[in-house]
Amino acid sequence: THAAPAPQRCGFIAIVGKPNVGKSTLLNALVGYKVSITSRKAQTTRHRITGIRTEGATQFVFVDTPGFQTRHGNALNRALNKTVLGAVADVDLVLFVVEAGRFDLADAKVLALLPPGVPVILVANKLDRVHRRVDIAPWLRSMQDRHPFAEFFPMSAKQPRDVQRLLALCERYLPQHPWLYDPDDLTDRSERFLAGELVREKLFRLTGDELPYTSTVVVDRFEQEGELRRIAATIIVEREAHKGMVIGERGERLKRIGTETRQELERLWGGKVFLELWVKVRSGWSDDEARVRAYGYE
Ligand code: GDP
Ligand code: K
Ligand code: MG
Repeated sequence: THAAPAPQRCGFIAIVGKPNVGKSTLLNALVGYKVSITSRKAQTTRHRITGIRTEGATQFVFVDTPGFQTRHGNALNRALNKTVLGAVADVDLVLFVVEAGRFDLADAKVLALLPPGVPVILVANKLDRVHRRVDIAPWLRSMQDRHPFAEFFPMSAKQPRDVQRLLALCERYLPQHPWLYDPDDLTDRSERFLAGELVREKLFRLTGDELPYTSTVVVDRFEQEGELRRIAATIIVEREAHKGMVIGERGERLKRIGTETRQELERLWGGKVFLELWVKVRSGWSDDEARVRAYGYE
C-alpha cells in the first residue's frame, strides 16, 4: 500500500502596505519571476497583479496591490485605492508590509482598511537596512498593540532564505482547495500588459521625481510572429515640458528607456523583441475619470 497523494491546497494572499515598502519586490521573490515592476518611487504599481506559485500540493495565488494613496485625491489615486480595497476582499491571508522598525500614519491608514477576520502577517521588510537589530524586538512588541497580527515576520525581500521561510509560513494559512490555475502559470496578466509595465518601470527609474504622477503607458500594438514580438507603445504625459524630460537631449533618454525595456523583455521571454516608443501629451489625464479608465485603471 502507498499513501494517498496530499490533497491540493490553493488560496489567495494579498500583499498590502503604503508605497515603497517593497511589496512588488516581495511578490517577485515569492513567485520567482518578475511579474510586477518595482522602483524607488511611489505609484510604480498601479494595478492588482496576480503572481502564482505552485509547489508540491500547494498553489499560492499572491495579489500585489498599489500602495494606498493618502495624499492627492485625483481620479487616478481614487482608482488606485479602489484597486487596493478590491484586492483585500475575500483573501485567505494578508501580508501587511512595513519597513522594519517603522510605523507611521500612512501605515496605520492601510492597516485600518483590512477586513476583520482575515489573518494578517506583519511583514517587517528591509531588515538589511536596520543597523541596530536589537531595537527590532521592542518595536515588534509595540506592534502587538496595533492589530491582532497572526504572525510577526522580520525579513528582507532581497534575502532568498527569508523569502523561502515566508512561503512556508503562508502555506499553513491556505485551505484545501483544488488549484485554480495551471501549475505552469506565473501570473494572470498578459505579455502585452507586462510590456507596457516594463516601459513604465524604465521611465520611472530613468527620470526625475515629478514624472511618475503625471505619466502612463499605453500599448498600441502587440504582435507575435514565431519567437519575434513586435510592440508599439505610447508614453503619455500631462505637459509639453514633461515630454521633453522623457525624450531627453537628442532623444537619448527615450532611446535608453526603449533599449532597457527591450533587453529585459528578451531576457524574460527568450525571443527577439522589436519595440517602438512614442510620447504624447494629454493634459489633465490623471484627473479625468474617463481617460483614467481608458488607460486601463479600474
Ligand atoms: P512597493 O511600492 O511597496 O511595491 O515597493 P517596491 O517593491 O517597488 O520597492 C521599493 C524600493 O525598495 C525599491 O527600490 C526596492 O529595490 C527596495 N526594496 C524592496 N525590498 C527591499 C529589501 O528587503 N531591502 C532593501 N534594502 N531594499 C528593498
Ligand atoms: K515603488
Ligand atoms: Mg509595487
